[in-house]
Amino acid sequence: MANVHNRRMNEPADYTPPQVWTPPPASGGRFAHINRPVAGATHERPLPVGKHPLQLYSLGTPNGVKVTVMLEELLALGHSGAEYDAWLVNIQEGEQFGSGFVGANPNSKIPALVDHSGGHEGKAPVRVFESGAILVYLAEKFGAFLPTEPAQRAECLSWLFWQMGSAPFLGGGFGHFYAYAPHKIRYAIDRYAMEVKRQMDVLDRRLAESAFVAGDAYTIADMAIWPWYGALAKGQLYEAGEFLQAGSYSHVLRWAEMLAQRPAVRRGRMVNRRFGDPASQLHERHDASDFELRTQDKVAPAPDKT
Ligand SMILES: N[C@@H](CCC(=O)N[C@@H](CS)C(=O)NCC(=O)O)C(=O)O
Repeated sequence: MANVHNRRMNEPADYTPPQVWTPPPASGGRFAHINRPVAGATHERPLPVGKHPLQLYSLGTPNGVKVTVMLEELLALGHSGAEYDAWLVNIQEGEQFGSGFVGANPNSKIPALVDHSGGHEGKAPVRVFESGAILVYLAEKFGAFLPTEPAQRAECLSWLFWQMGSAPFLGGGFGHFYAYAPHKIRYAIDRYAMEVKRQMDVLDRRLAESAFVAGDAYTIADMAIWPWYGALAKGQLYEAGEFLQAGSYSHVLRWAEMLAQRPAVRRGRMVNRRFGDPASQLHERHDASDFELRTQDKVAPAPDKT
């Protein structure tokens, strides 16, 4: 077998992978300071628990937004049992490695949900991690946004799992090397740009056939895919709209704009958001009135410049 490491164009040029990998002292990438080669908690920190049955520990990234959109959609449908407290987890500060969070998600990534609704019957809280699992859990708990007819259910779950399998190529692959890596590596950017454009074409062809991803009905598949691929089509991800010609996927764009108009989607994307217009940032959500009363422009108004 050819020696796989016998390359002439390594990066850096004098690099050959050693027999045994060891962590680099500092790679300089945007997330380098929170990356670790081991799992588990780094410090004791219990999770706060609010007044509602559902406790969400998250951040307004695409993976977090999937769940807050779902919760807001459930509430809009009249499911009062979907009332929730959304707590902010600052992943740049390593809060995902606190003991309480690791208890809710041993994988130390937002979002994590803890359902206390069985407490009055003496049932232990239920923890759910992985955004796709949280969407399915909520859909089944409330009987909404996941079709029960077997063929439609299969279509919905297929697209949901498509998102879960595909997005790491978009975020961890393309986004990382295009936007976050400390220097640009053409090989990596070409590889992931190729795959992300292929994925966008998959979605575009599907959305040429049907109004929503899984067919005629709005489902958890749309909620999972929209924060990633909808944002990309609208040029809101990694400042890569022009580079990937993301707006040329016209069916994705049509669908992304349609979803963006939904009041529950507009609310959901504000929750745990820590960037953009202060009026669009609701760092924590504990009550429906928080959207009116507790956005960042209201709780921390910009200093008066006069
Ligand atoms: N497959 C997971 C991915 C979650 C994920 O990657 N979360 C990121 C933020 S979007 C995170 O918490 N990163 C912190 C870390 O890697 O330490 C899901 O969909 O829930």
